[in-house]
Amino acid sequence: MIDKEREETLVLIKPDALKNSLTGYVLSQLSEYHSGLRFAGTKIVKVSKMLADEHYAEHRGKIFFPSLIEYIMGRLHYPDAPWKHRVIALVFQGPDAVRKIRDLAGPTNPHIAREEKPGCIRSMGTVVPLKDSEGNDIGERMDNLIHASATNEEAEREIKLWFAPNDIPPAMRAYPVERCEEYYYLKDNKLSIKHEPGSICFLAPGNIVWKSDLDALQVLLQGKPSTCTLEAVVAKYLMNEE
Ligand code: 3AN
Repeated sequence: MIDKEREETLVLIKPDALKNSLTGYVLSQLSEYHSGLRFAGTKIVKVSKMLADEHYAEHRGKIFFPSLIEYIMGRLHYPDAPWKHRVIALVFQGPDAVRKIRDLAGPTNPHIAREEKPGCIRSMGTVVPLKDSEGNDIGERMDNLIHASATNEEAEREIKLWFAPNDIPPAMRAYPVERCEEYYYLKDNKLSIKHEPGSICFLAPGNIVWKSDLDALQVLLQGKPSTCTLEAVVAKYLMNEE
């Protein structure tokens, strides 16, 4: 059972909002005055391919997927300014957080947002036609300024994907955490508890981690499939690393 006071949702202020100087507008629309919710965490993230792929995993294989990944990584709005490849990730907390933020965001498609909910945040977005190499229309990309979790289950998955526990003050954490007791390494997308030349340490004894991450690592070490992928565990602990 979710503690109603600690219901949480993830918001991403995406590269089109940053490029169009809409950050202040978005934050004021989502502020405690309008939403009745409080900030539990906020960070600026350079979105890795690993993180983007995991965040949009449900859309893998769809025609707009490659463009969606390029979009969230900031490459489309800042092709010549890699230092501006970032999004602002926020966790909002309070009763009915998911529904309240979805209401303020509005429908996925900005055209529909303008028709059905003028004044919502996504009504200020755009729809970009997608073309193949011969110039034929193959679909659309929705540049809709913000992401907002759709359900409580998605919010939990997404918050644990984008935020490590230490990014959120202890009293505001909604999900169980544990102290890590081992070193965990990544090499060639493989998990190990032994250091090898070229491996990257992503967790060490003493680190505070999501309990579900440690559970997933134990299962993955045994070579069994886990409900959470290795990439989803690792992405947040290597976030903003070179
Ligand atoms: P929402 O962001 O409203 O929860 P999702 O989760 O279905 O919508 O989709 C995630 C993102 O994928 C959307 N924000 C949008 O950018 C993109 N997307 C979803 N459906 C489509 C579609 N039919 N065509 C193009 N892009 C889409």
